[in-house]
Amino acid sequence: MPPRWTIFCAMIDNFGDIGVSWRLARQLVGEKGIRVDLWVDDWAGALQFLQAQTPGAPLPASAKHLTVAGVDVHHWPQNWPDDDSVNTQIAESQCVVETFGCELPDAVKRSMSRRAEPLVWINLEYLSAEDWVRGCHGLPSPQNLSPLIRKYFFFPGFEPATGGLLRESGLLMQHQAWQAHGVPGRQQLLFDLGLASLALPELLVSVFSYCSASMVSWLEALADGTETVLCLVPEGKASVSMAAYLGVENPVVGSVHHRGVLTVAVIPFRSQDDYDQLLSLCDFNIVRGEDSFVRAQWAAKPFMWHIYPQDDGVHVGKLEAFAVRYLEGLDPKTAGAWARFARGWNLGEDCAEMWHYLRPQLPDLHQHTQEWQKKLAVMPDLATNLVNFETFTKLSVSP
Ligand code: TRH
Repeated sequence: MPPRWTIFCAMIDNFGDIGVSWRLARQLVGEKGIRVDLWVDDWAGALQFLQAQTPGAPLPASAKHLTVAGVDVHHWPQNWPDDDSVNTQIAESQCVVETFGCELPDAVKRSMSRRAEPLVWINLEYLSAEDWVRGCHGLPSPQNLSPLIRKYFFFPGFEPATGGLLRESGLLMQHQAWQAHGVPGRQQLLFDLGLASLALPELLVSVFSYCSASMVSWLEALADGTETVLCLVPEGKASVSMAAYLGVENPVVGSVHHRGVLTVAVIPFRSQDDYDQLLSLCDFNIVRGEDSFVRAQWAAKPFMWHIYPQDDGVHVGKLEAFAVRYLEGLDPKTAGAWARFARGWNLGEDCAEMWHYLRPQLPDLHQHTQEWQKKLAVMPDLATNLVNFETFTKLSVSP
């Protein structure tokens, strides 16, 4: 029997939580031979996300359990049943992963406490480049269910002393292949997006950001520039943020808007793999949150990170911590231009002038991001680290 893992995912907002959980589950199944049960609380949201991952195969809206890409996806109901075979089945997993600190149902914990075999329980945390992550990764998270159950913090990160980053085994070769196609590859992308009538621009950009007060100043700078720019904007917060500038209430998928030398095309939310291809083929990507931010780094194209905003402002410190690592070794002029643009955007400032400083540095930034990607790729990926962590930890727990 293949080992069985259970992953719990609470969808707070957007598709970040399910995006990471799904990516991990898919890799554990596809590359590690592990049988994975993924429990998701927002079932409608999960179905919407999963449908985007499998566009050719309509998912039954009424099902509460689906098998997609070999992953068993289940609805995590608000009122979790107290005592049934499901709890026993979960408790029999070799490893239980709670993503982003979501709290496991009490009935599951009770069943886990009755286990006679060791079980590793992982709290898969948020990604941060801050120094403290090194010291907290892998620390036990004491609980008193049973001496056979060990709970640990597992932190993704940019250094070997952390849990690393999610990266599928063929990903970097796939990026090379996409990028080797050059102009025909980009033409095919526009064709696939239903935008074949558009000419290839001098600068191809993707925008997957949150709503931003900086958006209009940046779009104006692009529209008034000297080169043709095509912004591909997945439907959602970024397209909504452009609505007033484009003069429409809600820019719909398929709509194309021209302003000066700028063209904005609203594209559908596609599969994670298709999104990787988009990142690979664009000259500049605005990404956000956690997963798209990591994917932009694997695509190794110039990018800007719209970090998930937090009320207490801690996100600014997280951005600075990443900038320190990422910009190391880069020409100060390019590094300064990137840091000012990223900070300005995240603070909602007027970004027109910052863009004028950043734009000429994109070739330098491109080369630097390729080197950065190679540096990151030397580290084992997060799924591999997690599997090794689970194996070694279990060995240290005696039944
Ligand atoms: O959706 P997000 O804003 O997620 C955020 C972050 O995870 C944040 O840290 C967390 O606190 C919050 O959610 C709850 O951005 P993120 O992380 O980039 O996730 C988006 C997912 O959607 C990612 O897996 C990529 C995927 N995606 C597609 O599958 N298709 C697409 O077309 C696009 C644009 C994205």
